[in-house]
Amino acid sequence: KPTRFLRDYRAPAWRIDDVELVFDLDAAATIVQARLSLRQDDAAAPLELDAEALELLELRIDGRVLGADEFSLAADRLVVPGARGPLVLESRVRIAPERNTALQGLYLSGTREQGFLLTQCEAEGFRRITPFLDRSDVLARYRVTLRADRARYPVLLANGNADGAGELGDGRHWARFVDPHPKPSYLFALVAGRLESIERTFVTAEGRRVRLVIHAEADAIGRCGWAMQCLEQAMRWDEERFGRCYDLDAFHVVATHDFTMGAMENKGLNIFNAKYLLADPASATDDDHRHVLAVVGHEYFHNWSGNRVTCRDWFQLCLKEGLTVYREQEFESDLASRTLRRIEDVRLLWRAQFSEDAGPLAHPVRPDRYSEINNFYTATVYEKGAEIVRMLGVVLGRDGFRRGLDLYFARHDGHAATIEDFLAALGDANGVDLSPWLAWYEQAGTPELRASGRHDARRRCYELTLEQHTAPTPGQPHKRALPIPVAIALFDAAGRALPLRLDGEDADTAAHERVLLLDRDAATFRFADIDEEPTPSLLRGFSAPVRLVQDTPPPALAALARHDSDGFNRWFAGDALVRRLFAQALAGSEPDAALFAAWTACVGSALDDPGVDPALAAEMLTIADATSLADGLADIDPEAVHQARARIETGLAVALASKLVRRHAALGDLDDLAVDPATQARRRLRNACLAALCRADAAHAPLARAQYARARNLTDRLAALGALLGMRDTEADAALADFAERHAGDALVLDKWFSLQATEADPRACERVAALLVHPAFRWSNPNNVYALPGAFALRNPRAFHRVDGDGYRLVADAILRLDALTPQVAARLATAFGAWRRYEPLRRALMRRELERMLGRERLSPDLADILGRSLA
Ligand code: DPP
Ligand code: ZN
Repeated sequence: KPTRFLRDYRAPAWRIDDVELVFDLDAAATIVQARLSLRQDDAAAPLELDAEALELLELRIDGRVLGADEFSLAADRLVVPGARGPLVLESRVRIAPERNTALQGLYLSGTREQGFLLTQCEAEGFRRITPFLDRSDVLARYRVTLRADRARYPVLLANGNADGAGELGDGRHWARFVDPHPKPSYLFALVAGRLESIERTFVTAEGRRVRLVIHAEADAIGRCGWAMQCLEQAMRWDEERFGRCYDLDAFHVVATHDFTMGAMENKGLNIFNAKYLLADPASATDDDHRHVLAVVGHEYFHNWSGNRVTCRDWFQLCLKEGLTVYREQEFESDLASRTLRRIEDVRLLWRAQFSEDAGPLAHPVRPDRYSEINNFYTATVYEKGAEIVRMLGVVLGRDGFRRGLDLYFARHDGHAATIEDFLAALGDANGVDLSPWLAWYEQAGTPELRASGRHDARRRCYELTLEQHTAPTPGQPHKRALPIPVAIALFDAAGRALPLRLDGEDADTAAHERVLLLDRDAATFRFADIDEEPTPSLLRGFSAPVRLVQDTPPPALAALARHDSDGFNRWFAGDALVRRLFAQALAGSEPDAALFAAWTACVGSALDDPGVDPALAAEMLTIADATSLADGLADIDPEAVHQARARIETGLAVALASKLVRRHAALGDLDDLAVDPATQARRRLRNACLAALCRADAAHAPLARAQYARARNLTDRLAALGALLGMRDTEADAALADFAERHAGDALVLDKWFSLQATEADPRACERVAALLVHPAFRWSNPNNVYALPGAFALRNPRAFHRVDGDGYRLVADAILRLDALTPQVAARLATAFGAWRRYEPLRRALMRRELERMLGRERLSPDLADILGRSLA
């Protein structure tokens, strides 16, 4: 595919005001009739429509059938050179949903006999349904009629409000939908098939009565109650926190097992990967329950941040995604644990985004070029995009941010907007110029923030010097300074937060926490009236997505890990200690005993203190993963990283064994089927204790065996199974077999069983994965299966994937090539596992490169995979 550039953006030459679609649905052959009212804004521009994988049956303009010499249809384009607007274009095409394994456009979920039809149009799937101006700045009103066999497709759904339904006489029926809100084609959706549903009524703050309907196949409908509860909470929360109400008579949600992404925010008809919708304690873990809450919220919130205000072009993808991920984070933080969500987001940022930023696939949050947009649904666009919005929230304050967002929605409602529009609205509402923040969107790479402090006893002040530096990334050799908000507190020896008054400020303005803005390469901030050497707590709440390098001495970090009033920063200080220990272990030396003791004492005190949020204690027990620990390293030897990490992790467990036993026992009494945040937090800690004990000493195996046998919820059963597997207990294989039998036929639970084995940090996981690829429950055509098995192995098992004999690389490259012929988007995602190849030691580097070149040498690669491979090797 040719490269597209942001700078080449042109407003559409033609526009579509109204769309009328009629579908005659059938899994083998569906006929789509479209009637488009087109306007011509540029008299010189020929009419060119996007069209892919369509069999064109007829084309008319203003009622007249066009002859074959009046248009041309190439692989991805339908051109009508002589057309002059305004005009009405009618087309009739045939498509084959059941042969559509790319899962873009109209496709079949499940089997031909039992499955149902559905669509996925973001980013460029609509052109596989009908010829169209398939770009996000063409907003049209849709009227959609679905016709199908009633027995085979009893439920018919499309975007908008229902506008009639009836029989056709030949066993077929029809249903019509009108969506009053103009929308881009990527938000189009339809669903047809045998689905069950649950339903509630929601009354919005504006008094609109809305039917909330969740649809799923018969065996799954009993697991939709949690999602319904989450949906109601999300709708209420968006009204209360951001003043956003729902705007149609019905809101439909559909679950499918065959989906390339997490979920999709189609207007009024969200479609979900079942993994983010179905949840009950027997078949979903506590984490799954929280993910359902977050993703249901995320897709619902898109109704404003994405649908009512959409993106001008795909370069602006972060406009809707960064903002919506941020809104989702705030939603979960308000409803469950703010500290836990923040820790998890930062862990994800480190593992997925920092590593992306450090390799050949690095790109700005708003890319300035792409050849395949599907490859830009990345951690950078989503997670770093959300971090930028979070920083703006920190700088503007809660009320200022709300004012800004209100103005953004008011100004751009019903339109397609840009990042510049977003910054202008937030700035104008607050009387500030936010244009310097554009640099965060334009510049790739993770900034390094160096902080060094100095106490001056004579002048009773504390000087904090902050410096920033961003290393070059592909195509961006020189980096600018970014505005970096650094939230800070200073603690005295007794752990009290000191009033923070910068030199020259009034005494009565002093707050105990404040945000410094570093907007140049370096700056020194001088705090007055500081009598003793303070302990600085920096980047509180992770106030900016940077790599913090601080000279804070270990005892001060240990003090923060015990007493910081910000839960996130307690964990963050513990992590800083872990990283110092890890660096020593990796260098081959014995970790410093005093440092090690200081760290284990901090974790131990969190474990003993009933006043500490158990979720935070659990996180302090769980050290950073190998990928995050290797952040910033060159010539990585994954085996050495694993050994160094394991040494620290096991050392912690051994040092705390008696405390772990005590706390594990004390937490024993939980309601097994409750999923409220407090119970989840205690269960999390109990399972973190179990995992640590099993690492410390095989003598604790009976605890895990007993838990496995007794477990009444999936969280506990999986945790016990993981512990048994991790310690290679004699009963691990029996437990694995029991688990598979117990959950046979339950695809989502078996995916966890696949993942657990694929991510076991043991080189032999490679053989295990190879064997599981032929397991009857594994299907190459199902993205969830792929992500659970070869995907989990490639992306979350660095020790086995990077096996020094290259077998891990070969296994994954073979899988990618096989997948590319089926579901190119999934193949491309797996291929990112090879992206960081230049950061590994020479032997692995050569092996990875060989696999990249082998894949690139294959004929007929999809544009998706070719793009990832090409950029990786560039
Ligand atoms: N737009 C989807 C989302 O919610 C992704 N397909 O992120
Ligand atoms: Zn989204």
